[in-house]
Amino acid sequence: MEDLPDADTPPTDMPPRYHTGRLPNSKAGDGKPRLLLMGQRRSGKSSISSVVFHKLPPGETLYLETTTHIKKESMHSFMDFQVWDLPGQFNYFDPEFDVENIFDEIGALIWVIDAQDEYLEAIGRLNQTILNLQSRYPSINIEVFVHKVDGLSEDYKSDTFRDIIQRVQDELSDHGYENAPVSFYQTSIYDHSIFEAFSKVIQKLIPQLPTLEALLNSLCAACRIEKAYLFDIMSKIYIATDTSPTDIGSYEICSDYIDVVIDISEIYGWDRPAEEGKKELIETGNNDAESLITMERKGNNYLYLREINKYLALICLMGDDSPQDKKSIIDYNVGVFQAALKQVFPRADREQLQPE
Ligand SMILES: Nc1nc2c(ncn2[C@@H]2O[C@H](COP(=O)(O)OP(=O)(O)OP(=O)(O)O)[C@@H](O)[C@H]2O)c(=O)[nH]1
Ligand SMILES: [Mg+2]
Repeated sequence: MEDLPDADTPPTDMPPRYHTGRLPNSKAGDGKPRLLLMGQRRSGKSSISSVVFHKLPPGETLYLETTTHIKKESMHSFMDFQVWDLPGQFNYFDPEFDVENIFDEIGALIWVIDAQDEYLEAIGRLNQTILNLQSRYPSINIEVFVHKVDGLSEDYKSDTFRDIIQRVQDELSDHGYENAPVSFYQTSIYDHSIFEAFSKVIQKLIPQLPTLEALLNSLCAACRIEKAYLFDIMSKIYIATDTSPTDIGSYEICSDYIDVVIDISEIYGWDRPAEEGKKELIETGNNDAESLITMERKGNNYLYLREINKYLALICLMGDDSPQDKKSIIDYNVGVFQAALKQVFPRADREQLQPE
């Protein structure tokens, strides 16, 4: 058995920045990092936000109407953030818009490009936006979603992706911005790619990410875990994983597993009384929900899920040499991991103790 290294304890005399995920450079405001969804009309912005944050079945996005005004939503999860869906038809650098109000305090600008459509105009507007922002807000992360790649052949998909990257980078370097913080993803609401891309976008906004990764690495080493993900249960975004190479396959298995567990708990679950009212506690033994599932077609492998707090769940894909008879070691180490995590995200834990 092995103790995990302690997580960094946040200094107590400073305002609890880690509680809200507030960005280091954000002004007072409401302190919630903002994700802006921008791009041409019909590129898929509202669909993305409905599928990821509201569990809308992808097929039903066909009936979404065009957005006519800026739609602001607040997400309350392991950290608070806002998602703003900006209609495609406006130029936000026009004097009629309050540029500062829109772009101050943003964590990331997600630019959605419809890869099934003619994209030159979209790239032109994207480049213009990046150049406008670079002079005033150089630290904003620009995340380009090359979207709707589901209908494309593999060859066409990768050619389009390369072409878009090339055009954006050429334009930026022509203007002297060689290292602008621009990243590219291939996404579709019809598979897991949109969740993976969002996970990576959100991870950049979590100041504690290196600590989380180090904790997950130690956990994996101690229990011979093949891959471990820390999931935000509500959105199925993973907020951290160990630093071993990621493949979309293991993410898909783990995220499907969350669906299974949620479905089962909706049928058989019940509201548990808060821990403070201990007299009414119905459950005995382990307070944290836990679940195991074996994957027959993958030999010895199995999946292990442990609820970490109200918002987060740990899911581990166990390797061949991590048989179930070592489960007590895993339980112990996951317990240590959980304790360390409470120091990293104290808010979620405290809220869990308070009755709703
Ligand atoms: N094939 C495919 N279609 C998608 C995908 N995402 C969105 N769509 C479709 O694209 C169309 C437009 O989506 P919206 O989400 O309304 O687009 P929008 O960017 O919000 O458009 P505006 O509100 O007009 O700015 C809808 O019919 C969606 O079903 C995707 O990943 N793949
Ligand atoms: Mg829309």
